[in-house]
Parts: sequence; C-alpha cells; structure tokens
Amino acid sequence: MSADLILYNIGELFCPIDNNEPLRGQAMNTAKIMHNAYIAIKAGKIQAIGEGVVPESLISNETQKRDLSGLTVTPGLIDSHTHLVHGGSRENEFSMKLNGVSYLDILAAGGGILSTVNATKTSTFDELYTKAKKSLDTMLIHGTTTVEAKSGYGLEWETEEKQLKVAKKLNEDHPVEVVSTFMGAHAIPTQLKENPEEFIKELTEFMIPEVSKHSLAEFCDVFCEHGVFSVEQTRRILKCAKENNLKIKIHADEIVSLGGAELAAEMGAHSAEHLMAASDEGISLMAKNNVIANLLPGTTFSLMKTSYADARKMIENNLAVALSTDYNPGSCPTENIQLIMQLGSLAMKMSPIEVFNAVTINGAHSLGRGHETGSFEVGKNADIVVFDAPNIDYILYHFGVNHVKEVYKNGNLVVQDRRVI
Ligand code: IZC
Ligand code: ZN
Repeated sequence: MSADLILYNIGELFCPIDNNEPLRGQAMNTAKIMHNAYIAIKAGKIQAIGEGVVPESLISNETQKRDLSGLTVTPGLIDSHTHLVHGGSRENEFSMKLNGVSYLDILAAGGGILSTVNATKTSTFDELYTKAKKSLDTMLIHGTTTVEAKSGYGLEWETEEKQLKVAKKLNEDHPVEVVSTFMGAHAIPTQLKENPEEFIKELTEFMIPEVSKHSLAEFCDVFCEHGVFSVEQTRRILKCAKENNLKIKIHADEIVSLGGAELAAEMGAHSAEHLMAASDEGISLMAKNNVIANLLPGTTFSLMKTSYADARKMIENNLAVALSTDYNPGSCPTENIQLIMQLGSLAMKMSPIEVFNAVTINGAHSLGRGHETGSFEVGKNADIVVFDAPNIDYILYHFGVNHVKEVYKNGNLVVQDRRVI
C-alpha cells in the first residue's frame, strides 16, 4: 500500500532500538543511525523506514514527498516531567536566589511553591489554559511532542481539579499529547503547616480516590524532601495511589539525601525524579527494581548548583536514564528541552546517543507510552522532529539555539520553519 507522506534523502536518521522496555546501562549508548534514509507514513503511523532508494511500492500519485537532504531526523521528543499548568511566575525571588537564599528556605518562608499556589488559586480556568497553551506551543517548536503535566499548585481539591481539567482539555485541543500526574502532595498548605497529618488524610481519603474515579490522572507523584514530605509520609501517600490504580513517581533526593531513591525501588515506582543527592545504595536498588532515573539538569543549573545528578554512575550501574525539563515557575522556568539535552552532555557527560535515547524511547517508557511513541517502529505514531543540523552531535554541541525546523505529530505537520501551524 502506498504511503500518505514520505520523508526521504534524510541526512541522518536517529532510530532508538526498541526492545519493548527502556534502554539500560550500556544499551543506552546504542542506536541505529541511518544516512540517506526515508520514513513512510500512513494514516498517522510509521509505515516503513529504510536507507537509500524509496521502494516503488510505497509511492503513488497521491503520496506527498519531502526531500530532507542535509537535515537530521529523530522521533518526537518526550518531556516526561513538567509542572505545565500554573498561574504567575517567580522572578520576584530571583534576586534573593542570586544573593544566596536557598530554594527550601524560600519555601519555608511561605514563598516558592506556596507563592505559585496563590497565583494558581486566583487564576481562572481560561487564564491557566491560555498560559499553559502558550508553553505547549513553545515546547512543540523545540521538538517536544509528548509532555507530562503535574498538578500540585492547589493543595486543595478545587484548584487541583482545575489544573487537571486544564491539562485534560489541552490534551484534547493541542497537538502535543499531555499525560497527567496528580501531585497534590507537592507542599504542605500554609493553613495546615502545624498539622500535616490532616492534609495527608485529605489526600488519601478524598483527593486520590477522586482523581482515580474521574480518570483525571494516570500517575501520582510526591515531593519527598526535607521540610516537605518525609519518606514515611510519601510511602503512605503512594501506597494509597497504587491502591487507586495510579502509577507512581517520586521527586526523590532532589536537594537533601533522604532515601527517596530507595523508596522508589521499594515501591516499584515507574520513575524517580531529580536524584541529585541520591545515595549509591539508592542507585543500585533502583537498577535492581527497574525504576527509571528521570534527570532534570535544568533545575541544577537554575538553582545555581554544581552537584548535577551522577548520570555516568547511574548508567554504569545499569539504570535507564530519561531527561526532562522540569518546566516550572521556580526551579526551572524553561520549556526548551534542547537546552536540557545540551546540559545532559555538557554538564553530565552523557553521549549524544545516550541523550537522544533519554528523551525518546526512555522518556516514552517513563510515561507508559513506549508502545506508541519514542522510536520509529512500524505501527507507532508518526511523531517526528526534523532538525536543521547535519547530525545529532551538532545539535548538542551548538548550544542555546533552537535547531528544530519541522515537527510532525501523528503524521501531521504541526511546526514549519520554527512556527506552530
Ligand atoms: O514550583 O518549585 N521542585 N517542585 C519540586 C518544584 C521544584 C516546582 C516549583
Ligand atoms: Zn518537578
């Protein structure tokens, strides 16, 4: 059967190896790299890929053809950790941070996440939608075709539900697929500062069952951190999430080494996020229990720290690593996943192949989407990025600019010449 669309003469085609599971350890540095390649697309899915001359059988009078000589093509990028939907911004805290006041001290003083909670509560549904849609457009023009979006700026049901419903509507309206995570356990609300148990009761007895009942999220995440939720509290919240059929993630060992990585292993979390302060024991337990390490170097950079997560040690210990923006108004206000990928190489010494696997096949698996996107297997969604670059190394080495020329989502051209169409 002939194709609807054929991309051909592709200068370099990056094809992650798809074994129906994330790539771990040394396998992270493997991929099929093709030259003078083609991709055929039929009904929004990958129909065929190969090198050299396009087979005649794929071409009819109706087939559209795009010559991509000199350009690099990869699967659509997966940003598997963001706080997409929120009100306001936090540049008012920027000077304080430059003067050395820490992220956790700002939070303890009622700022940080709690300031975004106020801004999100007072924003209408439409305001949150418009702001998040603008961010999704920015993500898309940088090559992101699937994104995770966490709630967690309500800390009470009405606002958490508003955030989750905005994410749901964006998933319906916008070309980028939005995967929702309930993160009501993002901070202790100011009015319950002295009584966190009451908030945990509200989360476990009402909010989590409600999210599950109305299918408002697929995942549940907890900020397991000094001064936020302890390991023991996180365990109870995530146990309840599992009982309510939500998959689990943990903001683990982001700033203080608390044992979040160990907990992620113990609970069979889908992924553990951040891990800047993860212990050796935590890393090895995560590997044994197949927990994906979702690393967010943009946060380390924006918090002006030098202690990047030890990606090399994690890969040597046979972990599967994903990379994401952590886009949020406090600790990583950028939607640009290419910058994160460049930090993956420049700050964490990941090879270009490891970086591209981290934001394609491993990102897809970390969102439970490995069967439909993240690589160019026949039958998968035709989610494709065309970079104005001769090869993947160039994209990481030439940092700080947007290399994306075109993006296809489910076979539809959605970005052309760096603009959403
Ligand atoms: O708004 O500060 N780390 N949560 C945990 C965040 C960063 C987002 C924020
Ligand atoms: Zn986060």
